[in-house]
Formats: sequence, C-alpha cells, structure tokens
Amino acid sequence: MDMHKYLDIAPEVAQAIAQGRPVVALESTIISHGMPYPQNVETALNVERIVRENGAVPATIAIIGGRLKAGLSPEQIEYFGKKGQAITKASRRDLAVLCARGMDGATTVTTTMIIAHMAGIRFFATGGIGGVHRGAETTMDISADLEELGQTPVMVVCAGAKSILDLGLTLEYLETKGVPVIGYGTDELPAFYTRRSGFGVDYRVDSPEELARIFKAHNDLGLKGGMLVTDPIPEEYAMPKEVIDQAIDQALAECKAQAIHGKQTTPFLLARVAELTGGDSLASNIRLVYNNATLAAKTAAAYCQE
Ligand code: PSU
Ligand code: MN
Repeated sequence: MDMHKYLDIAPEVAQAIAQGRPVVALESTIISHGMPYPQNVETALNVERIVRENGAVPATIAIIGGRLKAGLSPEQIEYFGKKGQAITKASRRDLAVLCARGMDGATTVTTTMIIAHMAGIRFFATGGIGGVHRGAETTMDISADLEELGQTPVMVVCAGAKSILDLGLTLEYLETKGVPVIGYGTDELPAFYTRRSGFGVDYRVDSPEELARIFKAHNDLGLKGGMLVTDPIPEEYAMPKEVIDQAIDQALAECKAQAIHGKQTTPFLLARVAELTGGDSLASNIRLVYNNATLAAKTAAAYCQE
C-alpha cells in the first residue's frame, strides 16, 4: 500500500506538521459547489487568513491532475472557484478513479478527512456536513460523510447540518458510528443558518482548550473515528427560521419533481436554497465558515500545547 505516492503536501504545511505546529484542513467542495464565483474564492482566501490569524497553518485540500493536495496556492484556489460545478465532486468512492486518470476533484467532508489524515492533519473546519436525507428510510440516501466520521480520526468543526437533511436521523446514525457530537457553547445541535434545531447534542463544551483535551483523550485511547464539533452561527448573522424553512421546503419539492438523485442531490438543494434566499443566506454562510475556522485554529493551537 502506497497512498503517499499520490499525496503532495505544500512545503509550509509539511514543515508545520513535522514541527508539531497546528494545521487546519479546509475543503474544496465548499469552494466549487457550495458558493458562487467570485465570493467562493474571496471566502476561501479569507478563511486561510483567519486560520493564520488564530495561530494555525491552513491546508486547503483538493485533487488536481490526479494528485491529492494538502495545501493549495491562491492560484489553485482561484482555479477551483472559477471552474465551479464543472469540477467533479469527489467522495470516497471517486478517489481511485480520479488518481488513476489524473483528474481534478473537489473534496467533500469525506475526502478532505481522508487526505488530511493521510497528511497527518487532525483538524478540519467547514460549513456544514452531509447527513441522513429526509426520506432516507426509502431512498437510503445517507452521506458518506457520516461513515467517514465513524472511521477517520479528524476533528470536524462545522455549523451543524442544514435541515435539507433529517437532523434527528443524522444524530442517530452518528451515535451508532460512535461519533461524539459536541455543541460549542450550546446544548442544541445548530442547523447551519439558525442556532437551534430542537435536537440535543451529546456534550456541551465552552472552550478550545477543553475541545483539545477531549480530542487528545480520544486519540490517546486509539478510538479510530472522528469527532464532530458543532459551532452555532453567530447570532447577528443567523437567518429567520421561517425564511429558511420555506426555501428548504420548496427546494425539496423541486428536487423530488425533477427526480434528482445520487451525488447531485446535495448540490441541487444547496444551490436552490441559496437562490431562493438570495444574498442574505450567502452572507450568513460566509460568516459561519469564518467562525468555524477561528474555532478550529484555536483548538488546533491548544492541542499542540497539550
Ligand atoms: N452541506 C452544506 N454545505 C456543503 C456540503 C454539504 O451545508 O458544502 C457539501 C460538503 O462538501 C459535504 C457534501 O461533504 O456536500 C455532502 O454531499 P453528499 O450529501 O452528497 O454526501
Ligand atoms: Mn447522497
């Protein structure tokens, strides 16, 4: 087995890892499929700056020409942002084909975790994760992100999950897979655009230092899976629940009417919700990603002090 044969770690990232300094991984599907150009590029570059300002080295992860990249240049981020949906959304099942064929791929939460772990990175900040879709009891549409959280030891800092998903079933699945779901400063699972979902998390934690201690114990114990930290969107950027719920209901109805399925489902729903709610939801989305990048960087820094 020679997975490192396909891996390129940017020099700055490799040096930080070798010296035991904090590194935070960032995903590329959020750039190519999660936001429109040019806000996606601007956001990705700002997220890297925020990670640095909070004491860690950023490593945006993607697949370029069949190479697994941990750490992108600003030009490479621009390339992903411009190509947008034309880039293959790459989940676990796509990795081998993309590498063998020398193709590009935008990494989801799943593949960002895989490549981060391969590179030796333990922390990852993003917006929202995939989960159990509504109606999964008949469609069986469950994101590979949940399986990855069950097997790859990376801490994922997100703003919860959007209620395009069945949040209750998503929590059940994570429980089965042994993934601790932590609320940062909250007892309730945040629902991305809103701070509350009505579903409780497993544990509430109030500081990056305690998050770092818990993740240290997780790793010392050799527990193989990941840990999910859900960090609510800052109050001032949260969206009115009615506005979001209405957009989600409409997007779900259109998704069904157009018989969208498989890997297209999530990008379709995300794009429709964004269109239906206009610039407000994009602004909220950007702010919550900044918030998560800050927490992940502080936690990575605290972990390296342990
Ligand atoms: N949910 C969001 N924003 C996102 C995604 C999900 O609120 O950008 C992206 C992430 O890359 C996530 C992927 O890993 O979609 C999940 O896709 P699927 O449901 O097809 O597994
Ligand atoms: Mn799916």
